[in-house]
Amino acid sequence: MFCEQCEQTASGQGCHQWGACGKGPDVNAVQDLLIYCLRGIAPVALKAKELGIDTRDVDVFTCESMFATMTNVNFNRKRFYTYIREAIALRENLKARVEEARDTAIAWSPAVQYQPDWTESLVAQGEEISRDFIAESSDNIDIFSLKLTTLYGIKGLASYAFHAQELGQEDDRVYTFCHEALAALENPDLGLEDWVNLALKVGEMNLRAMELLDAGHTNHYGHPTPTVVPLNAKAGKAILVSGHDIKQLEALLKQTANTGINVYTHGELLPAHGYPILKQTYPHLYGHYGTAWQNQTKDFAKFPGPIVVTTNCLMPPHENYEDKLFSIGPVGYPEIAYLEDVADDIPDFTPVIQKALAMPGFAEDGEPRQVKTGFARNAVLNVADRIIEAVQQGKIRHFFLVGGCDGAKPDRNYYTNFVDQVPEDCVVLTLACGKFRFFDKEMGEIGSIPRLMDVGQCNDAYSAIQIALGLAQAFEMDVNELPLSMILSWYEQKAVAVLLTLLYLGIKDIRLGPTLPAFISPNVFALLSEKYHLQPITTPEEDLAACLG
Ligand code: SF4
Ligand code: SF3
Repeated sequence: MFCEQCEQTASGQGCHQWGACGKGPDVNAVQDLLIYCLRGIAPVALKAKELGIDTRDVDVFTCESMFATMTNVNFNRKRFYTYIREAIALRENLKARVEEARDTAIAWSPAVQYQPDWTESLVAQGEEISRDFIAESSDNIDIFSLKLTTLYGIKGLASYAFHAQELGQEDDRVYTFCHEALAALENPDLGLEDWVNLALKVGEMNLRAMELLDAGHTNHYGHPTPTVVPLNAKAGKAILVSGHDIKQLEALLKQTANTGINVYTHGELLPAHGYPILKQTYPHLYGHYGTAWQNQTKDFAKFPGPIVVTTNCLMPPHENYEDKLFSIGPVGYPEIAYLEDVADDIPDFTPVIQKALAMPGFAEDGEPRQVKTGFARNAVLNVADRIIEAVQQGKIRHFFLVGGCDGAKPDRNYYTNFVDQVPEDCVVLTLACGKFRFFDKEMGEIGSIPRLMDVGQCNDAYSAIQIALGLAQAFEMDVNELPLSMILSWYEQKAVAVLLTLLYLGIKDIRLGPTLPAFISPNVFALLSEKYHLQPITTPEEDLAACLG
């Protein structure tokens, strides 16, 4: 097998025997085969769009199935067989409609004509496809690097587009671009510059996908407001919801209304508490439990109720808690229960509710502990005048955006130590699951402005960008001239998409860690550091001193 799409890739060089995430070579092979099938759908979808044929089912399918191939999302080989069957059926159906509309034969590429041999091992066929993909690019490591950057970036973008469409927000430009990028993987004539441009276009389109998702969330649930979230347990039956999917969280809240069950968020669902309409409508959305994804084996084992995993990051579950885990949407693991959608992309959560009622729940209230979330773009920009005044009076010297993914490696302590050492006259904005290293730290206020503000989930990078652009406008300066430094941590492909968005916007001096992506070749990194001053993190002391200059 070959996979190097995430930060924990083996020895920083690629997983070859078994995934460090727990993904086996068989699952990896069928994921590669599915991506090849999507590369075969792409030219047909583009042609269909040109002809005005409706391609929405293919567009959404492409996003969902790319999402399923991301790190820690789906480990169920059989689920990928289903996706592959569906991919071929959708492609053939659309191809027939395109050919009928065109009335002339079209010379389709091999990927468009590909048919798996269902009598033979799909794993072996996926392995062959994967070897061919690597061989095609073996003579130019930099182009291979950019191809992988583009592929991993569109996986992240596809996951945001998938969530956005669940909330009724779609833009055909995003779908068209996903197909264009997949089709480009078939094109041997693209040079280095073409691939650099394509990778940056991923950033542009990801910005649009995050904007759509932001609109989906704020239209449905209102703009987040600073909200106190209990971290302690409340006596009673309990359900834990993990992942990023706020629409599915809402569906569960609706189905558990008046059951007496308290619903807790886990991981990237913490910012859901900041959405006023969600909080007001569902008072049993009680609190937050646990920290980042890599601690789930301990957190999930201890939780006294069922757990619903809505998106990544799912770790292979221990047998001591797998019977209380449920997955939905693109997420899956062979040994855990999967809830199919029944209507409007929503599952029937009855088995989860029955499990919660059968399990003990929390016997008593825990020692009160709390955290604040909900500092999204509206909440921060509403007090922009106070922020500007504090900066002008020298009360706030610098802003740090310390955000991104968390992970298990010990060198991620850098981020904890960095925030610990941020001087008293500086403010930390944070987002995504990397914040769990310091999210409950008491950092106080400067005037009435909190020194630690949680902007939201990783997709709320859109909100952080709007805050930066809003402040730049208020200060009448370029965003790169703001007293703001970005200290980012990455783990999986959504972070790749977000990084490409920041580069597309021309944001400079980003510090990235804990290690650089294995799929970025030295030449590609040199190019990015020359143009954008992208740099690896060093030590908190050195980086702080450099940022505060
Ligand atoms: Fe390895 Fe990451 Fe790929 Fe898993 S997703 S196989 S850990 S590179
Ligand atoms: Fe975290 Fe997976 Fe990336 Fe959404 S939940 S940021 S790692």
